[in-house]
Amino acid sequence: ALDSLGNPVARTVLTDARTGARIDAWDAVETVTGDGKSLYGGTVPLEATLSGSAYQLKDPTRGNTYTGDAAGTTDVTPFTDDDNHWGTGMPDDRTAVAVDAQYGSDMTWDYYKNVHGRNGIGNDGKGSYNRVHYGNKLSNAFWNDSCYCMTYGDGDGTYFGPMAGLDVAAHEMSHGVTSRTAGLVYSGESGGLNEATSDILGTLVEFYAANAQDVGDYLIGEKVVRSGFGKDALRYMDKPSKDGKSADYWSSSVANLSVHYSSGVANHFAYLLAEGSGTKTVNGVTYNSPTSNGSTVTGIGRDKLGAIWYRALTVYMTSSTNYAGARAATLSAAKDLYGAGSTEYNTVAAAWSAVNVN
Ligand code: ASN
Ligand code: ZN
Ligand code: CA
Repeated sequence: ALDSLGNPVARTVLTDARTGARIDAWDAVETVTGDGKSLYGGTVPLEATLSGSAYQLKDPTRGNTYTGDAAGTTDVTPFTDDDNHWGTGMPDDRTAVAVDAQYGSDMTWDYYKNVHGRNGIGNDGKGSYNRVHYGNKLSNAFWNDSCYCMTYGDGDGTYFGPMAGLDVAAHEMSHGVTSRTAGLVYSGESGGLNEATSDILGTLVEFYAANAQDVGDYLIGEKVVRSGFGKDALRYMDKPSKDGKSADYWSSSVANLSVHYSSGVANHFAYLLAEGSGTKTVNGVTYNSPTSNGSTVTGIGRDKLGAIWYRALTVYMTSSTNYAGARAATLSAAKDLYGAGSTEYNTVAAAWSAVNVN
């Protein structure tokens, strides 16, 4: 049986044998726990759906999120497997990257649900789906609101490998969350804030997952870049200009940058708010975060960064929020959560001032 969202349910009805009256009724979802060998995250747990004698890579515990192979089609169906142990962890196996994509969806779902009480991207319990091996050597991944789905290319093999890294997955799906909440327009300063929201929340998903093979860091895309790319990540949150293009600090010209570079101002704010200025090593990566005004910022930690940014995104930001508006939105969120004049509130103000958003 299926519920109104298309999720499988098995309804149990307890009936009084004498009168026939219904005493109670409940739905049991049949979950089948398996595991998979991914490209980037080692062996990970997966929930599958048993259909006849085959397992489908479709997770009834997370809104029926599923992953399919986009070879020759855009209308994918879930990968299947006969023993619920998915993939080989090797690049020549089409299922391996499907494991990464499904795992990325799972961790993103769990982060939003368990940390922010958000029930899926649309907060309606409905899962999305993933299309892997899309196109020919495509070095990109993207969320699409219309299909409510994720698409992953395999990368060109020189600059990029398969694009289903955990932070990339969480970045892309966070575009779906932004679309369903603040709706930040994808150009100018609001576009930079849209991109930064995906980098910030994507990074917090990576830390949340606590995967030993892909530990949390303030680098974006470190797993999907190849040596030909010449850098060890797509973007750097502690000092965004390390990518050669992104802005460390706000100026009136930031609005003219591509959204993937104007995001630097908010990524830098987020790093400073969580970890503080100066040098610091987290999970084996050493950062060195500068400030525009020479100030020293003491971080308040990732959990509070996530709480403040998520509340700002979902309560205060709108489609046209710019950097000044983001400062106001995060201050309002910090005031709600911790009080005006709290250390958290004051650190939000100090971190924005340190990236020249005053
Ligand atoms: N991977 C890119 C991003 O999420 C796709 C795009 O250009 N929108 O920003
Ligand atoms: Zn993006
Ligand atoms: Ca990362």
